[in-house]
Amino acid sequence: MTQSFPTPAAHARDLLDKLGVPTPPAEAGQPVRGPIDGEVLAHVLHDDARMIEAKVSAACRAFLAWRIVPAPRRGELVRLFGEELRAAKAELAALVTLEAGKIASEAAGEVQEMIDICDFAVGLSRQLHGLTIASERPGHAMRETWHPLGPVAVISAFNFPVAVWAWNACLALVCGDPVIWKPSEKTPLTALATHAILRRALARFGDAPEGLACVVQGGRDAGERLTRDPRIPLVSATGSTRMGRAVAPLVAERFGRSILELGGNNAMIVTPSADLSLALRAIVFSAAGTAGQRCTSLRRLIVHESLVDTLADAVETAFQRLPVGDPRAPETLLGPLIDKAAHDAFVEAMNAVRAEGGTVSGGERLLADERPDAYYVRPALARLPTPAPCMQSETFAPLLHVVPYTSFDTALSIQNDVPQGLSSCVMTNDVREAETFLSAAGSDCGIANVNIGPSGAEIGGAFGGEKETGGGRESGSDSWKQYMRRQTATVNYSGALPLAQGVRFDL
Ligand code: UN1
Repeated sequence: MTQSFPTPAAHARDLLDKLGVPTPPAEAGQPVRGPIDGEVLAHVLHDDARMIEAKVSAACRAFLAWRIVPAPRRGELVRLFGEELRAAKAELAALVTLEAGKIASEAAGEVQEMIDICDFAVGLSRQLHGLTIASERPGHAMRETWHPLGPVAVISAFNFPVAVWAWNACLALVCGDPVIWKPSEKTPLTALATHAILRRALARFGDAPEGLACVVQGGRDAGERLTRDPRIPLVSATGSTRMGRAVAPLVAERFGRSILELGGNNAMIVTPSADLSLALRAIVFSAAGTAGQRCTSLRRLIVHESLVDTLADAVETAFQRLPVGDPRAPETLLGPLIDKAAHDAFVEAMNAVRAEGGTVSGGERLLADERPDAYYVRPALARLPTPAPCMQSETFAPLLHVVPYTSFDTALSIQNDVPQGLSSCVMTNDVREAETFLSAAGSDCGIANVNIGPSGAEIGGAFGGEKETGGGRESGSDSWKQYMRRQTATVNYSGALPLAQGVRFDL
């Protein structure tokens, strides 16, 4: 492993200074450990109940002012934020690498995703279009208007510590909503850095209300407090299906709205007509990239029986050759897992494959002597003769299951036969297979691709999935509508009072 970098702790101190993020002394805060060497990067203060209450109250007050600011002016704040992000891209990306363990190029991609959603939201700020609707009554006009909703809570996960918040926050801000952010306990520093960048945009903007955006640091309790709060009409939460099961009923109980982006168990079908060199690159990036820690990571490979051995051998070789190490090194393609718990889950998932009749290659822990408190691994390929129960659950690690199929219909059934429904793809040059995959009888996922892997979606489309993935949609398309309330208004400009449906009620 290259030794030419400062220790992650020293590197983090330098970046936090450059980004303008003050951190408390060790005795006052909670330690934040980084995955590169498992050492403490810095400390952060957790919010107690009183501090959370103050932040939510401030957001409610900010809403009253922000909702009447014209939407294109609200867009100006997001435009400035995009400018500040461009200026701070390198430092923020480097901090993402230190805190989440992503390789430099993927961390830069994550910040780029924030910049992209800023641009999208700025355009949107002039396009929060409603409808005019033909009224059945003479002298009446009917219309549908979208109004700001209220404070939005964003609960984000460690693996996209800043981009997923940005998808939500940029839309929420142009839609007229304050944003309360509860980042993952594993990645609080990138949240503070993002907020420091946002504060610079707010200062340039000039007259945004106090409390328009805040960060609530803490664990499950802090998240639960926000989830239960009736003053927060929308909770957008990214994380495990287990987390979603806790959040959804609490929000529903108070008739709040939730956007849930939960587990994925994403598959690729490789058919006989596929371009195999394209398929191989797509497989390795989506299965091993980000150390298999994307919601969209490839977990199941369903390959035509005529190709399965050849393709599995090629994937195995590629996995063996992937450079694993410090994610700051330009040659590294695979950084560490986030922590020991992630490694334990990886080992357990490989054991389940073996117990169910499969074989596993790869999966060894690497660099344990040099970095005993960090968890670097060789990606693992699990070959199974037929789909097995171990393929039903998501393990957030680079573990790819491969099974053969005989007919395309069977491949589709295998693809759909899991509780999750986030992302999916088919590698084929056969138009019948491609269109069948995308049809109503094809993939049941929120994302379905042809000739690209399941991960790495652009912000312009709606992002999210069905079944246990939670049903939410974030970022592009018309996802913005969830951050607003819809109002149907009818105006009578006649001198009469005709009733709809021809009802007569003459006094
Ligand atoms: C996630 O893993 O939660 O499509 C989000 C992708 C990224 C976003 C992933 N643009 O892989």
